[in-house]
Amino acid sequence: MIELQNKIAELAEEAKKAELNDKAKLEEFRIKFLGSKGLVKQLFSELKTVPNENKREAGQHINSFKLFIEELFESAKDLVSEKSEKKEQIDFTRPGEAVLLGSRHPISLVREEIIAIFSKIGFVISEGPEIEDDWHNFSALNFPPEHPARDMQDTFFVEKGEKEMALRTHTSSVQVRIMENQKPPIRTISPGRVYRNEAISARAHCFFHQVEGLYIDKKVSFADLKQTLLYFAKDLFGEKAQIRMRPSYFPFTEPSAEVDVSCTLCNGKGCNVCKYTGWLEIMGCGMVDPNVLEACGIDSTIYSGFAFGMGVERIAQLKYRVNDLRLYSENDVRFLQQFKSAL
Ligand code: 2U9
Repeated sequence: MIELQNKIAELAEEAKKAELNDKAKLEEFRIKFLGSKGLVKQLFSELKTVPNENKREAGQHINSFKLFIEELFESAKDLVSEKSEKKEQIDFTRPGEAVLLGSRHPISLVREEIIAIFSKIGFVISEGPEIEDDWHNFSALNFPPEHPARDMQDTFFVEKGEKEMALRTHTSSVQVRIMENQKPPIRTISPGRVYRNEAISARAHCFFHQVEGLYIDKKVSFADLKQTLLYFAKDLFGEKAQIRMRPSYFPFTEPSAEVDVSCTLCNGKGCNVCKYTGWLEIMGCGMVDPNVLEACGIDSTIYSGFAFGMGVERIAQLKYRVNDLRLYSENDVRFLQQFKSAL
């Protein structure tokens, strides 16, 4: 009886140590312990040799050993099949799912491109408030008191406490602040959103984006302005690009000009995009009016400067052939996803 108990204890130890981590080892274990010629069967057959008075107790020992082995086997079997099921769930050969890349807004793309071109020649970015006072948006920029831009029809006015403020109509107001606070030389560009009180249509919107530039130093000339803008046009539209200037008028510059670039589609030969003129209008510019320099605390007998301003939507329209300004702010993904980011 003791002998049988010792044997069962030894076999139980052996069973506990058995590695049952795959199907083959599990089957080996089953045959060895639970098979028709297995150890459990052998133990039962040894019962015959046990004296009658001990048979009952010995039988109970063997039975509980059998249950122990069966439990060991079943739980190891569950583990192995769970493991193989998990393995089957992961198919390492399956092609990955493409991550949808967002796209950048055409206005952001063009604004960044313009900024990069002027940054290369030493212009630094300046930003300022979108809600401006009369001084920074109009008076310092030499707008006469009766100028139509000061009218409700052209400008959005808002109340700020007691004060009447305007949504800036250009980013020149940012440059006024720079001139008031910094000594020349000043070389800055101001990108930003501006507002005009216009009915929304394909060709006009109540807000749009500008990049304006300002260069103030001793002896800055119109020739400097022209070469700077030619450099810009060639960088943006390609080496073949040419510019021309047509006389114009702005309150804040004198003399003033509109700038055209040779048509990027027909290289100046004439096509329906340039309306057979060979030229596309891209911006306005001029020499900063001495009244503006003085209003901002800069001595106009020592310093001179040039300024220019362009609409980002207009440049994007020429670059990407967008014929309706409303597309820029309608969030239609069919429009937006055409501008894939290089990032
Ligand atoms: C200061 C003094 C002068 C900025 C300038 C223009 C000419 C111009 C328009 C282009 C299309 C506005 O977006 S648009 O509608 N801008 O034609 N802007 S010169 O002149 C300045 C700026 C700041 C202190």
